[in-house]
Amino acid sequence: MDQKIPGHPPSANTQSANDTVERDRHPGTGGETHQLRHDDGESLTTAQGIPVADNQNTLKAGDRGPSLLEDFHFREKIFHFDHERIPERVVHARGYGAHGFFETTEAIPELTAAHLFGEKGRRVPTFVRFSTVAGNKGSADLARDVRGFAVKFYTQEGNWDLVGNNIPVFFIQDAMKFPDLIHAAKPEPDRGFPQAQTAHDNFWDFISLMPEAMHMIMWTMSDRAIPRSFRFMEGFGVHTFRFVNANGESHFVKFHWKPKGGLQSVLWDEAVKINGADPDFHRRDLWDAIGKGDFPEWELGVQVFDDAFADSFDFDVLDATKLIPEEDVPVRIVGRLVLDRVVDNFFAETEQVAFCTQNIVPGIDFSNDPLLQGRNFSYLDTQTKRLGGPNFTHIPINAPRCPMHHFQQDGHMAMHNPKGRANYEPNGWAKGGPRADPERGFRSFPEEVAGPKRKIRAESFGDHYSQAAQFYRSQTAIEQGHIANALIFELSKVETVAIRERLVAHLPNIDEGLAQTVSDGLGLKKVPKAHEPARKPVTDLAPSDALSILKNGPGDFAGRKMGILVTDGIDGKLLGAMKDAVVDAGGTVEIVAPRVGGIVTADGDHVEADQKIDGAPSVLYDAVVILASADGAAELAGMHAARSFVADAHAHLKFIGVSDGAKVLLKRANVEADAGVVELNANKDAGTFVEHCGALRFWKRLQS
Ligand code: HDE
Repeated sequence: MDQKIPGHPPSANTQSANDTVERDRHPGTGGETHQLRHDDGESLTTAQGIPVADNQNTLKAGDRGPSLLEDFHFREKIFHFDHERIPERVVHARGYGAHGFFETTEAIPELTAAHLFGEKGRRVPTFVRFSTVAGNKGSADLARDVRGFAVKFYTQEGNWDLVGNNIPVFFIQDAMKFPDLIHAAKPEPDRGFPQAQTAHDNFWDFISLMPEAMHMIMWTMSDRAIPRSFRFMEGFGVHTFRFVNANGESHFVKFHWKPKGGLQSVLWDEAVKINGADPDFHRRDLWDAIGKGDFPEWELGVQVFDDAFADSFDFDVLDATKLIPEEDVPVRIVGRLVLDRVVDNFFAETEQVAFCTQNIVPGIDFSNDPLLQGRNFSYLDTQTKRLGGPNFTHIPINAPRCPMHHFQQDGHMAMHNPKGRANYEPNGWAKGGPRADPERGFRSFPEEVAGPKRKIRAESFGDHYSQAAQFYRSQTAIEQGHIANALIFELSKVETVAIRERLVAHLPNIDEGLAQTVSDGLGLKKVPKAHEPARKPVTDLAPSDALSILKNGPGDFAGRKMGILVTDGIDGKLLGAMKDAVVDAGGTVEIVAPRVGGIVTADGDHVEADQKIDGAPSVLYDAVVILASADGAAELAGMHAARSFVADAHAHLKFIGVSDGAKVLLKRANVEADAGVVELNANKDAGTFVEHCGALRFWKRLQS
């Protein structure tokens, strides 16, 4: 290939090095940050901009001689490569981000002076990162775990970070215990495993000694911890915050994200298998959905309450192991979040984004929740460690999109230092720089505080079982079964019998039936004697439908994926009708075939495949269809992957659409037809089948 650098002949094995390096200002940073863009037709350069003649060989003394230290291009390239990694987040290391916007749908100036909520239709850009907590950066997406749901709002009054989770409560009440919790959840320090799992002794040893975790444990053992997609999960700010209006009046507030597509989770057996088949299942799902214009959307809801409610509520609103049922304080929808743009570069955006709970804007304030107060120290500290210095706010993804004026300067990688002489305040210079603004500036709500200085946990934080029981009672029987199974699974991985028993001894305080089922499932001789509660539980809390996934599921197939297994010789029109029906319902289709090159229909038309059967087990789909000719079905019946495709779809209670010819495969896979297995005889059956799939799973199969 030709090299464009005059006077330098191309070397024999040199490929094209004609990358364009286009430098442009990153919008919104106001700084001097540059991005590299590669097009065709420009010379490769070093990081110093020096054109490179040969990108294949090091500089040598003689054709077969030693390499020379003088080769600055080689040294720069290797040096930079050696420094590519930054420390992964100590928690929430594995995550995936996307850009979007937030729009206020109901103005609430009577509650908050925050500019973004001041007027209906006001929009601000956002960046959202979803994550798991315990696993490292390379762990699988479907770990049983809490999901992070962190939102950065780039408002005109600065960045507001709402760093929440997909579960509205937390394991612990005081930030002092966070390092212990995380040490216990992460791989055990001597052996370095298990990765991304709480199913091990250290975790359950710690939890069994922490009654305050029991409410959260009910949530993490529920299907909330194995969501089908980031798009189908709720988000919560968890803590109680404050809204403060322009008159300085304050209300307490809890934040909720409600997915437009409803709630959906996978089954545990699916989760385990998805992790093998596609460890990137969640990030791929988000990337694909945004890529094809099916933009994920959530409503922002607020639960607003005053001191009188807080005083009368059964629990302390500063206790992050408690929620406020929506039946007690309704969720008022005030905005929507739409994710409409994937990242250009994973590292620059998703990896370098630095969320900080202390990033709040005028009109929003903290409460005294001791977990939140601790977080406000931790996040700034962790970003400094992770991103290497105090100037991480200069990185485009973290930079505010509004003007900044301050006297902070220097430090590693400083991108925007002030011009002029004044770098302190007060100063007497003519162009003396910015001054504090009593009108616009952030002011803390002047809450009265009093009392002795002590290391203490308030008495009002003492009831650890009531809301755990309320959560359990709010679930459908199917969901209760999943919680019991999850506890049995996790505790069966615990090797120390005493830890199993110590944990189970909490369960009678939540639900006698649950305690019995888990004891039986573990093979304990009898239910262990219940731990004495620190404070007598409230027993008459009403169940809350909002806490169940199944009661808040979607009614249609929108945003979901159908896997269609096909063979040569099928009815191409039926395939076309099925694809149309799925797309009309807002879903997507993937064609799975014995060979990735595709198939030929009975009419001789070639159909491309998206997947070869071995790489596309049915766990990757919300529902499946099998269209097979007699010969095709016979071939599939001889393939283990095809038999598992059907058997798993059936075991996972999926709706299965089958053409007449495909029945041989069902038989070989030992799958009995039931009302969830729908025959596809004519094109019109496609629409009916997709309607069935709106229910997501054929739960009745459980009873057969
Ligand atoms: Fe975090 N948490 N956390 N956390 N957290 C971090 O900050 C911490 C807690 C949450 O996508 C760290 O940037 C303490 C609750 C999310 O980048 C760190 C305590 C909730 C993310 C940290 C908590 C969260 C983090 C690690 C107990 C839900 C990922 C890397 C007081 C409301 C954000 C980082 C992203 C990340 C500390 C508890 C959510 C170490 C000390 C409760 C979504 O600062």
